[in-house]
Amino acid sequence: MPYRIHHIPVCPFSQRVEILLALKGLSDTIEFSVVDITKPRDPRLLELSRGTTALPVMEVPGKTPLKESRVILRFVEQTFGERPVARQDPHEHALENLIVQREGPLGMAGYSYVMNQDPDRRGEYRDGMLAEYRALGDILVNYAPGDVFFFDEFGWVETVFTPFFMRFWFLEYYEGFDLPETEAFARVKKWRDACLAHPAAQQVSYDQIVKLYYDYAKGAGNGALVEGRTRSSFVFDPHWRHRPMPPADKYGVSATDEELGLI
Ligand SMILES: N[C@@H](CCC(=O)N[C@@H](CS)C(=O)NCC(=O)O)C(=O)O
Repeated sequence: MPYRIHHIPVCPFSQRVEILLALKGLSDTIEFSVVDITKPRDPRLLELSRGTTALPVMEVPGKTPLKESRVILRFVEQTFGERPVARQDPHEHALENLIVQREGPLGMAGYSYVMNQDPDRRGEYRDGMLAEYRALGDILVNYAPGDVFFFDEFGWVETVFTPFFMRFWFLEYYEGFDLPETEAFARVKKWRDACLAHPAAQQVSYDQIVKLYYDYAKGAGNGALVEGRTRSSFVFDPHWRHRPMPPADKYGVSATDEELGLI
C-alpha cells in the first residue's frame, strides 16, 4: 500500500501538504485520492478517520492513518526528502511556532466573515479580520528575521498560511475586503503578497476559489446546499472553468443553479 492522502482538491488544509511536497521536490511521492464533498462520505474513509468527516486523512503503510493537516504536515516533513522546510534550530522553530499558532483564529475570522449573512454585521467581521492581520503583522515586525518571508525564503510558516491567503480571495470578491494601504499593515501585506506569488503554492487559482466558494458566501459550508438550489458550487461537473463568475452581491442576490452554470 502506498502513502495516500484523501483530500478535497480545493481544501486549504490539503494544499498545505501539496505545498510542502512541492518545496521538497517530492510531488509524486504521495498518492492523492480525490473526495467529492457534495456526496455522502465513503464508509471506508470514515473508518480511516475513526468517524470524523474532516479531510485530509493520510494512509501510512502498516501504521495507523493520520488526520489533521498540521499533524500530517509534520509527519511528511520528518519522513520525506533531504531538504527540511521547517527550521532545524529549536529557537528558530519556536519563532515559527509563534506565528503558526495564529492560523486557527485567522481561519475562523475569514470563514465566519465570508459566511455572514447579516449586512449590518459586516463592519464587525471586517474589524475581526483586520485584528487578525494586525496580530500577524506585529509578530512579523517583532520576531521575523526575514524582510519579506518569515525567514529568508518561503518556508514552514508560509506553507501553513498561504492556503488561507488564497481562500481569502473570497473576501476580496464577495466582501470587497483587502488590507488597507497603511503603514500598520505594510509588513503583513508584503508577506501575504509574496506568499500568493510563490511558485510552490500555485495549486489553486483566484477564479476557482471565487466560483467554488460561492455557497460559503451564501452561508452554506462544506458542500451543503443553499436553499432553492439542487447542486453545490463544489460539484466537479461542470468543471469550474466552464462556469461564469458568480454575482459578487452576496447580500442582495441568490444565484440559481443555471446562473452559476451548475446544470
Ligand atoms: N483541522 C482540520 C480541518 C480540516 C477541514 O476542515 N477540512 C474540510 C475541507 S477544507 C472538510 O473536510 N470538510 C468536510 C467535513 O468536515 O465533513 C485540518 O487541519 O486538517
